[in-house]
Amino acid sequence: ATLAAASVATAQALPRFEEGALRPSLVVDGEPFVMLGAQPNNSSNYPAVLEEVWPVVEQLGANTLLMPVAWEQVEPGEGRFDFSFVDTLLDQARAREMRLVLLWYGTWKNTGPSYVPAWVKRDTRRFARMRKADGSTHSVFSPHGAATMQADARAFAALMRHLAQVDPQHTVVMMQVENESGSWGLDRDRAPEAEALFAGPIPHELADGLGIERQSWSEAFGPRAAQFFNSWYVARYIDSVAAAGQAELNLPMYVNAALGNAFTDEGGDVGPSGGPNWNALPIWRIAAPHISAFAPDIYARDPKAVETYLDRYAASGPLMVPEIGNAAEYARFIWPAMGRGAVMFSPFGIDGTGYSNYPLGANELDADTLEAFAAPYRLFAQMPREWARIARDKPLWGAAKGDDGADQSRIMGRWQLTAQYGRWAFGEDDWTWIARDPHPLADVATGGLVVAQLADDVFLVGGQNVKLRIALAQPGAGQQGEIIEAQEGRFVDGEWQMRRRWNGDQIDYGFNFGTEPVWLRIEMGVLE
Ligand code: N0T
Repeated sequence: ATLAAASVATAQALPRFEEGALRPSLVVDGEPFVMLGAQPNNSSNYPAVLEEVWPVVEQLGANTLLMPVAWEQVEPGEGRFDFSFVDTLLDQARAREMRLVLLWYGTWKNTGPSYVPAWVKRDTRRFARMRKADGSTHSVFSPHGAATMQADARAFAALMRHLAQVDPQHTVVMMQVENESGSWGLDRDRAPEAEALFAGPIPHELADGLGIERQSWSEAFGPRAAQFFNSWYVARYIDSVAAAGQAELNLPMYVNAALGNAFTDEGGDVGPSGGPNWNALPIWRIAAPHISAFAPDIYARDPKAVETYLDRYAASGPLMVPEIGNAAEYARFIWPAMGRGAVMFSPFGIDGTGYSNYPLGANELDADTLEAFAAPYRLFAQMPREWARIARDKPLWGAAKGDDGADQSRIMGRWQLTAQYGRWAFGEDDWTWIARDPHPLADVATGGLVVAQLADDVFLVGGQNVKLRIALAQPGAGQQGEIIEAQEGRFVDGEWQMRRRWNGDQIDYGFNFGTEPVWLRIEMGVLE
């Protein structure tokens, strides 16, 4: 009785996505929340390893840990479940006031079968793998394998049922269903049943959803037929797994994508066939109504590619980045992500196990590398809920230093905002009367900002290693913009709290954000 009373007392509303004035937000404990994430390396999902995880996660200043839970570890024998790791994780997360996102490593892990239980791996008759055209086996599970889907869904539902019992306070805020699904190296299953489906017409839910005639896959999608065929069936399968879990505990669920080329889907570089690459999202959205978000795993270092991925995924629902390389240069991409309303940003490989996925991420997660991510985390951690509310409702801009280090501009209302990088705080570029060394960060891949337009002439700006200029976009004759005031501070319970005003040197040559990020509330006026 005491136990039951205790869980009732701590029960909280379910986390959920909610539409805002401009973008969706993730609502946790009844309030918008932004996940400052940390994802450890693979195989850190054991009690003995957690002690090598927490210190690094805490040094990063994350508020959310993305932790794998593998099918093999929770269902070592068919129908025999063991959630002891989950229980240990919940206890340790709560003691640190950390929220959790659990990553369900089941049928697809980087497309492969590595995390399924041995009894599933061994039973290749019951749990079908994809077949190549010559009849040989591809190691990836077939999305047409009904028995595999049912077994995966049953295990996932058992996990969610367990969470419903032991986590009334929703320490776990969200679930990732599978990991980087699809298939590398084979575009679709060539087993006889799959061939028959491919020869038939597209499903009418798909035809209706896309607003096209029911026709063959090849007629409908031409060179993308095999990819979209596999996308449909992988998405249907994953949607069934998610639905089985949500019937037990209705947490928001998402899928993550191993990405193809950012700019084009011509030429076949579309990531693993069938996964939620950006070009397959129209298929996925129709096939997987239980999935609330499609999320890019970013391992591109080219800023233009990163921004293109962010734009594509932000256009398809809540934006979240559950993985980004943990090398220092990726840290600046938090700015364009948050500037598109991201509800999650999470570097991958955050633990002290010593493993490194270089060249994707850092070859060594040293203190400077961690600090590159920790600095912007400190800024958002000052007001994660206030920021999430602002990001939901206000016009935003976010930018990171490009490879060329060039200025970047955005028009917001009657103002033109320009971000500049690698500049000394004091003075202008064209000053020739005084000698200056080049700025030490001129050639370093750091710097960026987020801007929220709170009112016509009022901006909230957070930034690091960047100089911001604000001017009238189209000044009338004799008009110029003037800074009414710039306050450093933060929002607390909806109220702005000033720490100090910036005047003089700090703003005489742009608003100069240094290495420690800060929030500025800037009010502009017009001098006529
Ligand atoms: C990521 C991570 C982890 C031929 C890599 C990136 C994580 C998974 N996969 O460390 O394995 O679990 O989601 C895939 C990058 C593919 C590049 C290779 C192309």
